[in-house]
Amino acid sequence: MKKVVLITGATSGFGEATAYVLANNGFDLILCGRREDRLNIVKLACEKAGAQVWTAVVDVRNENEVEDFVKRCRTWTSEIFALINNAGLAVGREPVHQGVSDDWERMMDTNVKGLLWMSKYVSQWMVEQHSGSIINIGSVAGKQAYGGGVAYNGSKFAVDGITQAMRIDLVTHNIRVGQICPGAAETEFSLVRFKGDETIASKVYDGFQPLVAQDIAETVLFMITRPPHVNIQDVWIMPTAQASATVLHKKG
Ligand code: 8X3
Repeated sequence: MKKVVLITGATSGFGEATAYVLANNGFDLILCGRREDRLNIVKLACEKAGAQVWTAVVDVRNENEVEDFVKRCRTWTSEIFALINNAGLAVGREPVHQGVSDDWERMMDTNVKGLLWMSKYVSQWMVEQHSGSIINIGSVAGKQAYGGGVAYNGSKFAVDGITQAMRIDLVTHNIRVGQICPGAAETEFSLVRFKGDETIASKVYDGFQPLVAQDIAETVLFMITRPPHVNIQDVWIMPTAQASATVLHKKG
């Protein structure tokens, strides 16, 4: 039986790329996301690569949906090898005194609470089987703050803390917990952050080579394929031109 990996936010960006990389490396997949049409496209491509794929439309912000979803997963497969908590977003760049409450709620509900709900129900399953790996997609924004990042920074610093606490909770259950903290990566990320403004979003990556989703997907593959006694706890991965959250060497 192939190992099964569950990926949240699998309809685009890091999640989609991770699905393809894992399908091509002999894993079966459970993919969830909010856009059914996109899920079906990713599912078909992964099946072509030889993976068995189960999909579900799930909004990780809703605890009941997450609980029901994990129950359904357990009817599809008896064992879960890894959970990739990838679903997340950044919206807006306003300073704290001009913050848009709805943007803040979307970020906190998805990046923090969604990750907690999914981790709660999947880790119960992993505790029963006494094995598993959980990888949280954090961010350089969870290591270093910047102006206009107040809620996004807060949500990703939370992911850093949650990752550390979960690792302590689960260490006696033979469950590996780690995180990947990417810097600037060209995906739908900036388009969402700037609410569909393609002109501003595309300028973010002018003058340097950003990370691409494949870089993160390959890191996930590396982490989950280490021998069972090895847990990579924290990976900080940046474009070569990016020295920190705020120091980017742009040409021109
Ligand atoms: C994304 C990285 O630098 O845009 O998580 O906050 S950054």
